[in-house]
Amino acid sequence: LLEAVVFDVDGTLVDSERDGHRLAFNAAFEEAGLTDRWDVATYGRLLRITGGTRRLAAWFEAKGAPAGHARELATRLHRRKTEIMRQLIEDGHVRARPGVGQLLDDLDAEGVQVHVATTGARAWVEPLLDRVFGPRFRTVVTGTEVTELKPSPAAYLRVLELAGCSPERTVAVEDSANGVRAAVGAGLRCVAAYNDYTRDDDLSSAVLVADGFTDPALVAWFHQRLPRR
Ligand code: XBP
Ligand code: MG
Repeated sequence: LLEAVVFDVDGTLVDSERDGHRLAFNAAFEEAGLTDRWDVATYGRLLRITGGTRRLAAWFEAKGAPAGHARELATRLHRRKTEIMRQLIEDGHVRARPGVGQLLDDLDAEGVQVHVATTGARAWVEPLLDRVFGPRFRTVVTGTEVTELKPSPAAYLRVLELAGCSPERTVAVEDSANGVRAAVGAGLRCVAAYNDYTRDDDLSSAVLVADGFTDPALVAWFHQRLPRR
């Protein structure tokens, strides 16, 4: 039976990448007078690099910028990208994936704690969770607090430490190969709910691979493991 569930944010709780982060990166490029733009397919490839600053730095390095310059430019652009992302969230452009609200309500009704482990920056993660889900996540660990981003297990290990839940009775929910690696690396079972960007990812170390939160297999998996008070 489950005691706690740890959720990833991007691509898992919310559909935030294609029409959220990607648009914010493009707006930051434009404002800075750069001609770089990330189309849907390009951004899908870049998602393999976790963390917005690292993603930007890798992009500029691949275009031939010296590493130091690429990092400095990436840091500056990412600061502005984060502000733009906060605005997109405030304007209601980032929404929960279908079925997520129902699962959270079911977990809540049975007293299962919910936590968050993400590699995104706290500056947008907090307002997003607040706006879309309200104050329901007990522990929220973001990429701002851990130095190693997913696929490192660091964020999950920090959640386990702070929440004090037992790894055997906790499950992670992820959408991507990097996320599943992070969760499994922390000793957790992981349920994978893939999306359009991650359906071809290698999710084979997950205990269940589902086509989103309305997939009957995912709904049944959780219902069989709820403590039923
Ligand atoms: C999410 C990320 C993040 C977001 C952008 O990965 O890698 O970089 O794409 O957010 P995961 P930031 O879902 O595995 O946590 O720009 O704040 O990094
Ligand atoms: Mg994700």
